[in-house]
Amino acid sequence: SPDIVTFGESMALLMPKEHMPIERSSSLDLSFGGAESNVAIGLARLGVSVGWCGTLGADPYGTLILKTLRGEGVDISRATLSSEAPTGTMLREHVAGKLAVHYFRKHSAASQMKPEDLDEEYIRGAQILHITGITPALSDNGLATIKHAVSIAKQAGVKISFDPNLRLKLWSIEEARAVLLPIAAEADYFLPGWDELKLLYDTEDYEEVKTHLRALKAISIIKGKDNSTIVLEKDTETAVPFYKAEQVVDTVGAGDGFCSGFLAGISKGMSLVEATKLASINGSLVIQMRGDWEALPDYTSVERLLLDKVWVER
Ligand code: KDG
Repeated sequence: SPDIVTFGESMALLMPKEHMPIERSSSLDLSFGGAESNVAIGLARLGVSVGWCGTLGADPYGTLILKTLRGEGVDISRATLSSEAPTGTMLREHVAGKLAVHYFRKHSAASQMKPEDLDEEYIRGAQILHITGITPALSDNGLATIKHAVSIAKQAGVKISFDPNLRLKLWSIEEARAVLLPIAAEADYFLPGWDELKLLYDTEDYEEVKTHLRALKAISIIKGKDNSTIVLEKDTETAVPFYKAEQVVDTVGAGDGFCSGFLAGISKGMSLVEATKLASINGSLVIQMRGDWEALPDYTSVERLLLDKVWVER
């Protein structure tokens, strides 16, 4: 098995060339997204062995996604194409200066992924299983599949990395809390954003949030708290300042770029703080170009930046 295994929904992504509303666009660029496949691409580019084992539709979008993942060096030997349902699609546009996302993913092939679709041996053989809170939001099958993956990983001593990726277009905050907090309790690495934590724990009080997080067994990596990332363990709290982005073009995918950098660091044996710095560089690079994963760096470029230490001071 690859060192890191992940799965989730990947979708075709259609967006206008410029920051335009779709109504005014005569053509759309085609790419794809999906939090977990974004993370997988990020890891592969950083030289980490990674497998993505989701389900897509047996259609041109599905094959585009699989071929690209394969080309990036992600192991897709356990990924499947279903002829029962299509690959999901998402549209992204800018309306009145704001990013808007439209999902066409109800009843997609990925939302029908079932616990039996997981290759248990494949997960057992990994070092880390990376999952997100999007999959359980998709369907009852998605939730059951995540629960199954978590139990396989736990039994085999595979570490669980969990990004809640709260998507309130998919479910309510109450539904999300009831499912995501118990998953966080099973995780070894919990990678939420500060904005998500405020919603998940229903408070703006950082001390209160920290009390909740310290009750988890996980090490929490809090993205986006006062221009830093906080590495929170039982007795320590370290703020790692953001790595400076030269320009911000498209912030979607920042969290996934961050997660892939962090997991790559852990997989390469770095300390939590070093892995968080790598995460921060990765996140800052991916937002400087359009698309969720296109601008993710290879390890040589990141290593150079890691050593340069161009960090924004708080
Ligand atoms: O993190 C980026 C993802 O949100 C995007 O690629 C699409 O996975 C996606 C989702 O469900 O929103």
